[in-house]
Amino acid sequence: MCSQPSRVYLDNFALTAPAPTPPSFTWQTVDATGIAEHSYVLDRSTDTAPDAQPEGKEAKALLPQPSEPGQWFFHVRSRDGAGNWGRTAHYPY
Ligand SMILES: [Ca+2]
Repeated sequence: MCSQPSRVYLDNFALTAPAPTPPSFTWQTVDATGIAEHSYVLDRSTDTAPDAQPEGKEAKALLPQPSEPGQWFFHVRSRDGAGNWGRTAHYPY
């Protein structure tokens, strides 16, 4: 009796790399008047100042994956309880 080798036919499949982790940032700020909110942006420039439109009160950002690979920079600044915007911090990503 002759045994037949096993055969498997595959169609419509792809090998892919693991999905990259979306950029996630956390930071800490302190001020005697408290911290009211934060503004941030991720871009290609080294020295962008985020606009005066706050993204929220939480000191964290979970952003979509950048559209292109390479060097990006996260920029963040915070507004204190008296309404003053602080200096911008820049982080390479
Ligand atoms: Ca903003």
